[in-house]
Amino acid sequence: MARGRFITLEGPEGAGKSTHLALLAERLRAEGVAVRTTREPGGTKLGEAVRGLLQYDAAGEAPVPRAELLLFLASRAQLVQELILPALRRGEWVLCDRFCDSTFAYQGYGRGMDLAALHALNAFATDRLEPDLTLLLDIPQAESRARVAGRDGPADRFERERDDFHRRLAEGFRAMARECGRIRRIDSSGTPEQTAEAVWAAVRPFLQKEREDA
Ligand code: T5A
Repeated sequence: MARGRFITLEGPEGAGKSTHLALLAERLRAEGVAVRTTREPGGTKLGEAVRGLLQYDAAGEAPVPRAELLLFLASRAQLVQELILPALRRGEWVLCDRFCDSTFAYQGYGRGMDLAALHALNAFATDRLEPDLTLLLDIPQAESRARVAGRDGPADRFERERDDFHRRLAEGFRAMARECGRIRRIDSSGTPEQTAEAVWAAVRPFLQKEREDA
């Protein structure tokens, strides 16, 4: 059986990753593709526990930047080994809400950590697994802030970061999209329907090619 495909959705907060991950999964299933969805940090029992430590200081204190990085990578290592690789080997497609590019954007461009070191640590955590396709959902910073402010519940630790942190990480995502062929940048500032069509326009040729190659 052919290995499944691994697609990640990335972008700043409120860009619509969760919304479009669910819509894309529905559309792929309608095409007869077996799809597994998951998210980062999280997706496993260990990962979900780590999510609380990272977003809401569940340990009673905020992680220092290096601890923050290693917690994201611990969650990722668990997710890759426990869920993503077994699903891909079964021939399923895996859609993941954030993955390695969030580390490069938030901890690299946002916090200023060395990108080469992040790439090496990430490769260790994932055993060099990379997405086949990454959809970068992009919205202006003001729109991201407005969508986050409009949500119920308390802001998490990243949402409370200053504007210049969010500006750096958004620019980082765009730089990665320019440099890396697997990343497709998609304007997510229109209606959800417009974004869903743009997402499908990026994935449909990918699906067709996979079928031709099969
Ligand atoms: N992080 C994560 C790191 O720092 N390093 C890492 O390595 C990793 C993996 C995780 C946080 O951790 C950080 C990044 C994050 O700050 P999270 O909850 O996964 O947190 O991330 P958020 O981006 O905060 O997730 P959200 O669920 O809040 O954002 P989404 O998924 O992008 O947006 P969504 O779909 O939930 O909501 C979008 C809203 O906008 C409206 C919708 O109605 C909805 O209310 N909307 C549109 N939605 C989609 N498309 C359009 N065109 C829309 N127009 C309006």
